[in-house]
Amino acid sequence: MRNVLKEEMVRLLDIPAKPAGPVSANAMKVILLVGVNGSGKTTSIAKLAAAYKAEGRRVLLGAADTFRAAAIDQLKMWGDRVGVDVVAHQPGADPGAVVFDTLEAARSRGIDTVIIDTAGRLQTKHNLMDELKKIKKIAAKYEASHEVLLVIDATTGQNGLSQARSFAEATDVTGIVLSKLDGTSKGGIVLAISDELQIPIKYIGTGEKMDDIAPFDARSFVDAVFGEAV
Ligand SMILES: Nc1nc2c(ncn2[C@@H]2O[C@H](COP(=O)(O)OP(=O)(O)OP(=O)(O)O)[C@@H](O)[C@H]2O)c(=O)[nH]1
Ligand SMILES: [Mg+2]
Repeated sequence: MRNVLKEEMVRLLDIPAKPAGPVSANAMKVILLVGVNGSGKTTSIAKLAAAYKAEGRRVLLGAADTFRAAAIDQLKMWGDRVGVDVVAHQPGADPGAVVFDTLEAARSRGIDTVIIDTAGRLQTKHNLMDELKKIKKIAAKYEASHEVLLVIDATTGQNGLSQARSFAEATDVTGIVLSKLDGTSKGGIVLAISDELQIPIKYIGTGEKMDDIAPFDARSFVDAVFGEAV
């Protein structure tokens, strides 16, 4: 019984990646991180930046969370640690303008990977969700392989499904980052999200440090849900 159930869960989680559109193989990669407050967006950006940099890619970060001064400083601090540049404006600036400047800078500097931070927002706040649409529209003007990663905290219960529904409706979410899997939570809500919304889980966050990230693996995830992780 247990094995049948596990196979079914692995099957549920096996969702094909969304096509990046008709872009050439060497097109710039633009990744937008979205999610509710404190889910782990900025930390995940640092982790992704470090991983891409290690692959030899040229990475640039955009501080489009202009809502709090501390958010800009936090991204800059990670940029320093990882060794990648950050494009930032003043606190309170238009996030769309930051995205525009980041992508212009990327184009002129020959950057191949742009990762953009956004302010945490409750999925129930429609004006903030509309702001995401605007950001996405600006980014979409650039020929690139566009990804929107929704960060979901593994400790989130049923609300995670509501988050995924709303963000997927506001913007074209191409993948999920399941953060904080190093805690006691097993992140079972992603089964419901995968089943209903057909969004693949791309990465897991396993700590607060730069290298605490791994590609999502359905089988080891399911083993962990059953308490069988090695
Ligand atoms: N244990 C653990 N902590 C994490 C992980 N990812 C992020 N955190 C912590 O969670 C807290 C919030 O992370 P941030 O990256 O600032 O979250 P955010 O989504 O950018 O937050 P806002 O910008 O305020 O919306 C920080 O204390 C991080 O260190 C993870 O995978 N594991
Ligand atoms: Mg943040």
